Amino acid sequence: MPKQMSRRSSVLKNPRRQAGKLTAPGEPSHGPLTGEELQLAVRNHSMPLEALRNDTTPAGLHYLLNHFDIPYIDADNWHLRIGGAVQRSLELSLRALRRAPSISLPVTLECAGNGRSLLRPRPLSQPWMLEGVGTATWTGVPLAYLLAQAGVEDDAVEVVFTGADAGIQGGVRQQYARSLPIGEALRPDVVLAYRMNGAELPPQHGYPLRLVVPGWYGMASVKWLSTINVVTKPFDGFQQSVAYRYQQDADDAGTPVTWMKVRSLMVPPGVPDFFTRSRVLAAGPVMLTGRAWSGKGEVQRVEVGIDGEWSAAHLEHSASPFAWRAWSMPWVADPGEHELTCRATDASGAVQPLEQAWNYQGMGNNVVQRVKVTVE
Ligand SMILES: Nc1nc2c(c(=O)[nH]1)N[C@H]1C(S)=C(S)[C@@H](COP(=O)(O)O)O[C@H]1N2
Ligand SMILES: [Mo]
Repeated sequence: MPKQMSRRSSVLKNPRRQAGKLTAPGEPSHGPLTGEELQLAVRNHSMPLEALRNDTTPAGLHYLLNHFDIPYIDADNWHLRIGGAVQRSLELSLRALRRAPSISLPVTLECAGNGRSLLRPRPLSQPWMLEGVGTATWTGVPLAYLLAQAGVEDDAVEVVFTGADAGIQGGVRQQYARSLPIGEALRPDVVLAYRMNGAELPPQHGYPLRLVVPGWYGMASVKWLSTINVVTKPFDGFQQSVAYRYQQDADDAGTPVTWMKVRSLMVPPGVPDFFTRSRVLAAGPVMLTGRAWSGKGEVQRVEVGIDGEWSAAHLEHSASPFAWRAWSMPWVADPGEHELTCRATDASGAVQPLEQAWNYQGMGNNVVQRVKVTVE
């Protein structure tokens, strides 16, 4: 990939960066949380695990991940441009988009870096624990409908989505941009959303228009869309060829991050201790509940582990093929210290690991959640 190599070497020429540090602001760390991580964490919040009780995550509880600043967009003067390898370029106002045929789809989104901060050493970036996830109902125009109106040329290979937000990452000045293979872009359930949970898209979630790619990790769902460009060569922008890759070290080209891996989470039972957030609950019967999802193939089984002993949980149906499934399992809590865990298996047979294999950017983590509880 010569183009990607040239991008890498131009990054290396940046005098403010040391060789080999292309993606993270530093080497993965065994040290304490840094000020930079705290700064990212307060800008990008997670979904409190108790919100797993909701089928649909209220917008204010849905996780948030913004690389740069939230752009200020005057929707009255905003247009979406669709161009590149198409027969007719389109320029659409928000009004025009709202008049087009629409669909509403509940979709579970998870950040590809979810779970990153549980890794040792810890990749330095947004320091997610386990809660970088949420499920919203997205309403908007199917992307395939607009691409059909534009008329995609036969030699198109990818579609590039560019957001209005800009900044510098890995020493590279950029607007946030990602591509999808043409086959994915033409899926009937890929949506250009202007509503979230029935209300106008909030500024932090991409107002006035965002892409939602069901099944893929969140980075594919480009917010604050400004252009959609059909291309005849694979896109090599920073968020495609450098960030969001499974790699072993900074110089490993790695493989692209795409679909969400199977994962389950539990609502921590009982009440938290304010500072440590360790859980305390009364002895007796308690219903353990949570959610499970996978980008590729429906979740088929969730098991709950009580002190290492696994049994099958009851599974509810999901609201859509790309929304999480609720699970529950009754437990009679006996006094003492316990460790509760949950793990899901999807239709492909993939099951969550007990120990996570490490990668340089901390991508695609789906390690089993462990909840320590004290039963009184
Ligand atoms: N334009 C733009 N789109 C973006 C991002 C961004 O920083 N800029 N972040 C991406 C990432 S990494 C994730 S996980 C999701 C998060 O979507 P949410 O904040 O609505 O939960 O948005 C994606 N879309
Ligand atoms: Mo993300």
